[in-house]
Amino acid sequence: MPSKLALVFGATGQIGSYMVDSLLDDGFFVFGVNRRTSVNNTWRLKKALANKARFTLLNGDITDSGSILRVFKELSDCYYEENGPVQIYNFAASSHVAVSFNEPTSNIDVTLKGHLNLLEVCRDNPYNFPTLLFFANSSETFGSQVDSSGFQYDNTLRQPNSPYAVAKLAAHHLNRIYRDSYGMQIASGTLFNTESPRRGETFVTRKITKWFGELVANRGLIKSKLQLGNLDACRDWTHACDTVKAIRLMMARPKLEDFLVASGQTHSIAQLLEAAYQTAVDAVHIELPPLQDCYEINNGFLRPNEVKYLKGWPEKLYRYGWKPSITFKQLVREMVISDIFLAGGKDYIKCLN
Ligand code: GDR
Repeated sequence: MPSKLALVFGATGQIGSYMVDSLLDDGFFVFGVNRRTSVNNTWRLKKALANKARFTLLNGDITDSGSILRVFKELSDCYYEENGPVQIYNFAASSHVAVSFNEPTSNIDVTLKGHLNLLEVCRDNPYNFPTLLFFANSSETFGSQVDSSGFQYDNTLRQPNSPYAVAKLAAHHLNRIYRDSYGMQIASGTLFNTESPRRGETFVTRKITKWFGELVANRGLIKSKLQLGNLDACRDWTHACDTVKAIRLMMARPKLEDFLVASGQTHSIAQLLEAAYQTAVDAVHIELPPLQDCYEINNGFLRPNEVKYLKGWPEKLYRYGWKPSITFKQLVREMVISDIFLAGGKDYIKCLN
């Protein structure tokens, strides 16, 4: 059977890179799209870049339709009808919720207008290959809305609290409109928080695990305290590998539809902090300072309009047999251990089992 083709926008990011790895493992020919920057940001694609036969990294920018068309042209040069529909994944976004309050226009340009550009190019694709399109929507679109049962469901009202979430929600609605109006195959997956050792360092999980990694490497001596914002907010965290499995499952359905990707559990930032600390204490044979000495609240990390509580019920995924394979505790442990290694503290680890 001829290989399938996939195109991944945002391939250098956390979820994009795991998606590239998963598609390559499954025999796909994969084109990743990377916005040209002055710094090299391809460290997450190390394994993929070694696969020169089946992975190509192209320069492109979703905010520029001409650039998307050039990417489509490159892909069409390798396309044969026997390849079937090209799977297109859009993970390209300005993904910092807090930053979107200070840079709302650029956030909306990338997240909303960028996705609209992609929808338009898919709709009038001059190269005619059929497409299946995935959009990474966000649980932030729910804002403060929670069902009385304590979950967010597919049909829970979405009432965004940030410019970022407004952009995501508008793009989510555009997907429905393009699906209904033009019969396009589009899936909008509402992703709750997705984490892994490849997570960017300013998101709260990685910020915390990186700090404990450095604390261990520094033999338990605090250089400067971990600065955090709201510890009461609750989030529903899934490992990026499980998120990618869920998206692949939904993209293999005969008809694409919207869905949620969530673990069905929630933890506060305070619980995350405690779990990361306890993991570090249990993993190493040096003494660490008490947790209360490690961090302080810095009002600069508070948000103008916080989403307080997220816990999703991924009904459709459960129906199709998906459930997360990595627990919250395992996720935190993997991230802490990875960050201890990265910081140079591996000699202090007791044992890895
Ligand atoms: P979030 O992720 O905004 O949920 O969006 P983030 O990790 O930034 O924040 C999670 C929660 O932690 C609280 N918090 C802090 N957050 C950061 N970044 N830094 C801090 O010091 C800190 N202290 C407390 C936040 O207030 C918040 O409540 C992520 C992103 O990946 C989005 O792109 C994605 O759409 C959603 O998850 C689902």
